[in-house]
Amino acid sequence: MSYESAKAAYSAFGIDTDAAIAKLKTVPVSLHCWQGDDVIGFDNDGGLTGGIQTTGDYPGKARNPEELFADMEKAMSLMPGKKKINVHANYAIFEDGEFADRDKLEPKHFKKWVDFAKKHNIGLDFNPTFFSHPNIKNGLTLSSPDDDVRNFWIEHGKACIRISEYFARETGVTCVMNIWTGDGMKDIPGDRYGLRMRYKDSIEQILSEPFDFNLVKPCVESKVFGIGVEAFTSGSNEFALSIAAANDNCIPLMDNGHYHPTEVVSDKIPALLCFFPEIALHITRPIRWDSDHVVLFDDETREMAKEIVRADALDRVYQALDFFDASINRISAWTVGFRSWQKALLFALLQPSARMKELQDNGEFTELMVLQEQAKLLPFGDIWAEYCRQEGVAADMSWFDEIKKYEAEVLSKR
Ligand code: RNT
Ligand code: ZN
Repeated sequence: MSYESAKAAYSAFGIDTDAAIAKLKTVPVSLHCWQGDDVIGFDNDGGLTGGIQTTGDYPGKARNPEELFADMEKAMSLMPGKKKINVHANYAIFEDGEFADRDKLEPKHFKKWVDFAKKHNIGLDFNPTFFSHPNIKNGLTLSSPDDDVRNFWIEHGKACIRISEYFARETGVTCVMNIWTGDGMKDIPGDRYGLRMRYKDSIEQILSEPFDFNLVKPCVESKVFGIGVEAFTSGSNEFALSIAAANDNCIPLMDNGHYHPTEVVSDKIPALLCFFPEIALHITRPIRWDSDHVVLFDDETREMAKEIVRADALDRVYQALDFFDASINRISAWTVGFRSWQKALLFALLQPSARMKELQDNGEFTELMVLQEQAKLLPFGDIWAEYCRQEGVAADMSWFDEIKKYEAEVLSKR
């Protein structure tokens, strides 16, 4: 089917495909730098710690900033849509043997990221890194009972607020700054309340660093458990939601890999949008214990996108990808994940949402079911192909030829 006949098929359902494509082009999605090197970064050689783990040893991972930038550029050239780049603090770039510990990081250590963003005319998001560092004591950072440890990490958080504001001022794009720690306990705690009270105090101290909330959006991300912290996490769902509710310079971040298996973030999105002017998402794919597989165009991914679109909240939900697979070509992982979320957004924009709402409100549940099933068979692939054509990328899997070529010419030489 051509675009024109597909467009007519959608039009029969009252759906404007041109408008959907035009809308999608305005929605920024943040691409995480950490898929490129298995979350290692440039400021440590101790490997990944903190309750998260990559598995796999696919060859050719980026070993330095130049390789990471080149790999990201290759991936971005294969994706349609508006992008931001999500940087973690452990990706500081030090020049000439200089080094600054996490509590002493400055904007200058991220100038190359700003240059990279400006080159591509995109915004930057940022994350303090509370893992992969020797100053984590008994698995704790911001909720540690050791004041030296806790203060070190508070200073890190404050430094990251300053760096986030620098990102926003340099790029002209609001910077989302996400606080996630792996703080928790392997086994039954003796004092949950103390851990959470210290965590609360630490985050509030970080938020007391002066900043412009129009430029920097601090978030707190919750988690249910991590590797080695199976019994308890300081930043639980209730904790993260409450701290965002109690502080008007902080917003909640939901990672859809961070809940009990039958809970879905698609249902949580419209709940939080009733109360928070803005929310943030980490879009990922959980499998059993792992929260970080490559995003696919699957049911729950589509459902999340639908809920954002139906709430007319594309400009109230900061969307970032978060996965890290070391067992497959990393550039392909980025590309598949980003393209999957683009598909989900486009699919959501192409639903007969107004009619579905009408049917639901009128109690016409039989027809609602029939319509929802029919909408699944509309010629989505042709609209996707047109969107990709307009964005100058392949709609089919021919983009993978580029990956194979890059692997042969660049990655295999590393
Ligand atoms: C970990 C969290 C967190 C990290 C990144 C690297 O479970 O999802 O967002 O993935 O900070
Ligand atoms: Zn996350």
